[in-house]
Amino acid sequence: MSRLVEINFDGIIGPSHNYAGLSVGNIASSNNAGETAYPREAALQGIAKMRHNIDLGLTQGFFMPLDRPNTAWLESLGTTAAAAEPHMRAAAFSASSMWAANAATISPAPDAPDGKCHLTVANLQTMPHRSHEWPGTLAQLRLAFADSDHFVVHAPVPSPFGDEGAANHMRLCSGHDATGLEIFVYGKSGGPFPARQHIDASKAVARKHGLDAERALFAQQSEIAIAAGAFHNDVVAVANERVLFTHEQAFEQPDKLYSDIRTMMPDAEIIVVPADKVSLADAIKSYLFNAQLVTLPDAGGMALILPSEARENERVWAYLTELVAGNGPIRRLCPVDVRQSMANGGGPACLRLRVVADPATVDPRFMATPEKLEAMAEIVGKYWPESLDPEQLCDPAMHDIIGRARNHLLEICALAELTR
Ligand code: SUG
Repeated sequence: MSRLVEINFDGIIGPSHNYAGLSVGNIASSNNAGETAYPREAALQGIAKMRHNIDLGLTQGFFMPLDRPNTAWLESLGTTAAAAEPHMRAAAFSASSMWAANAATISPAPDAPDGKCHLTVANLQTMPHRSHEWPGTLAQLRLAFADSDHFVVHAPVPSPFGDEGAANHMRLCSGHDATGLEIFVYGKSGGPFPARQHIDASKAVARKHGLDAERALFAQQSEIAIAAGAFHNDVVAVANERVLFTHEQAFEQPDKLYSDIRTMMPDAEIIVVPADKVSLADAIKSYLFNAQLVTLPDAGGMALILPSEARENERVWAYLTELVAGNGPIRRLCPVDVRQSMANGGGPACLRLRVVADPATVDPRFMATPEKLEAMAEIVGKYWPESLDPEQLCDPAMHDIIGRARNHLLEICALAELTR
């Protein structure tokens, strides 16, 4: 019998993790451009988060870092890692696939008419450094979800419709294994910053997944949220089962969205955080909404797995403490340290892709156990560069170190077929 649960697949933080200031509209990425990064510490923080979640009783999977620098991509642009202009070199080196929430959009089996879980790899075409992620990601999705009795893996939506995957997608349901209501959030404009998710990409994904009008809603992200630095909707809202936890200024037409949700799913609970308690600026700085909102086993209620930055902001922490002291569905706050990723604008929720599936139907090489995580931590401790400055990306010796480090990880995970 099939047992559908939520599995969180985290992107392992790759050995080329660095701060190149590549994401316009992502305040942390711009502010930290040129800083020294610590790839080893970054990857260990990510592994510790996975371990923490397993300890909470959650089901955990992972994806491998992609092969960087992406020499084939540079070659298609008529250049090489040595000769490329610095911004192109940095784009080829980016470890941005760590943010697995941008890997794909998922419609679990109960939502689709064919009873299969549908996954569409995101084209990520708005940002050059992310636009070349999808072939490597697709290769992993095709391996992890190869069981065609249970999964359908789709190619990306074509250009010019930008698609950033699950970061702009939320699912409400009475339980993960029940039929859901999927909310696709798109952007139209964001003041000085790009709107990365195109409405026609969202609609194409919904159509390809077979979602009918009862199963899908489309909502515009507010322009002021994008202009304030919410380059993805998951920076200002998060959903889990029947709960939507959102900032008051996340959506362009919030009242319409809330009323549509209540009509289509009467038992939905919408927790709106008012701007006079937590400003957009505080929300974006602390990333309180970029939490993993999860259901704990054994009727433990829901927990927010938050970045430790949320605890350090007095107003945010005061709001959250009051929230969990009340009688609502969110019962527990679990801060985790993912500072290295946060400094590039990626919190706990960015680092994971949620897939509702029976773990027995997933390729076991992508499923985490405490022992596997320990073995990975050992590889990271041995081979990941301790620190990385943007200028070091010019050094061919660094290319070798990065390539070899990833190969060691692929080997211990029996995934050597992903070498290139
Ligand atoms: O796409 N940062 C990522 C952060 C992605 C966060 N994901 C979600 N919100 N789901 C981005 O902007 C910065 C890379 C650099 O500047 O080196 C970067 O790509």
